[in-house]
Amino acid sequence: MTDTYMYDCDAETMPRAEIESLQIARVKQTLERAYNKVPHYKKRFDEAGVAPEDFKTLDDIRRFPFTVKTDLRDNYPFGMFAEPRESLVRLHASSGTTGKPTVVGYTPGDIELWTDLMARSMACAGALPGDIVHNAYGYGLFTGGLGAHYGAERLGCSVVPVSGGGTERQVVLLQDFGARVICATPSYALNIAEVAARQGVDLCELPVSIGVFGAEPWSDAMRDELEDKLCLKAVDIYGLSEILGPGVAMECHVAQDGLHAWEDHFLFETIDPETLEPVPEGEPGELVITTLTKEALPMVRYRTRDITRLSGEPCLCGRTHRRILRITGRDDDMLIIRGVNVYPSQVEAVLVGLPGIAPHYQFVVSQDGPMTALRVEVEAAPDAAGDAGSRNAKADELRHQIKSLVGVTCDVAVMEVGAVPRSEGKAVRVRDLRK
Ligand code: DLL
Repeated sequence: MTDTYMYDCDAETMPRAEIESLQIARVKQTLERAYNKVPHYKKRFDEAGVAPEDFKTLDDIRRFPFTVKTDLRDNYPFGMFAEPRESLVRLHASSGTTGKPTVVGYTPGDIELWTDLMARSMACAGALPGDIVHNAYGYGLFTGGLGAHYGAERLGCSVVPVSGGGTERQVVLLQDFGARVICATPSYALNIAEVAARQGVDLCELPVSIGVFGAEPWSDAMRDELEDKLCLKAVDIYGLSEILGPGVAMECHVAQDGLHAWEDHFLFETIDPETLEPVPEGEPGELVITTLTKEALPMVRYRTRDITRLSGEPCLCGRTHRRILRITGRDDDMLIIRGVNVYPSQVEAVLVGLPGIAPHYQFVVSQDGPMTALRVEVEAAPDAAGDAGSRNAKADELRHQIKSLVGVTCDVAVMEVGAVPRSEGKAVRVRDLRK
């Protein structure tokens, strides 16, 4: 995958009207492909009394049924594919912690598309041909490693395919090879920074200057923390395997203010997850995505469960694709604590950067009679560990801050340094003792 990426400025700065007419033509193709080639879609469209020819304007998409993760599980492993399995060159799968994994497949054309969109995303992050890219996303069934790898190669970068783990060695490689770009989950990047500090390596003296961070929710407070600890510009990358993998939306390094959603290849909607009705632009809702150019696995109105807002405000960088603003979390990660909805990332925004507190945390959820109880476990900063008494005082302070800023009543424990598990990929933010 080393063909050079041709920076396609026209595609990224297309006037709104052109984006929409391209989307109309491409949604039609996706609906036809899905209806004619995937029995699941034919059945669902027939049940809903709609056919591809009913789609004439973008609003008509609302007449078509949603697709959900269980549709992929119910058709495990290859039942949702629109192309014969023999014509696929790659299969990825989710880890499947609950039940069967979900399997996604790619034709050679899909790999080309993914590679181009990841090259576009890396360029949007500020990576340049000739850069060394330290790729600490996990390689394997997870799409992060190979997705970033192919895209960075296509942009003309030298990729270090280090994957996740072996953190001491990651620090040595960053030092010896001098990568300018690092790709990792934000929680793993923080782990690398912590290990570097322990090894006496000052990351600010290294060339690393761009962090392409995603695959899990993170807050602006965490951005500040990462930019400070790794001395780089941190940008957000979004994607999901059911739709493509990483490279569905990318924050530009110019504005660092939300992720350009690549609208020439996907149609984005936001809906109220309860009523399933569309929410107005700018309001929080569940992101729903229709693929426009995928061959093996066309997705019609896929409910991502990710909560975000769409923004059509012009961006400083000149790209015209609308942005999705920070993903607060998945609606299945949302907890209801004494009637208040809360996502881990909201609490993260309060505790990261607080003096005396390290940016490592976990939610512990348990049943307290009829109520769900939340305990937030955090760590004292290494230079402020103190004794149990001072940690308890800090915990009280934090409990009040969370109550006043997030509105949730919880217990807080400030633990010793190293007590919260460190991540090497996607951080486990919730430990649910009820399960
Ligand atoms: O996480 C793909 C990816 C790899 C994205 C590397 C970015 C970087 P999945 O394993 O299928 O794919 O998980 C997708 O992760 O529905 C979100 O809940 C979450 N997620 C991904 N990116 C972000 C982000 C990859 N930037 C699921 N912010 C998605 C918040 C994210 N959550």
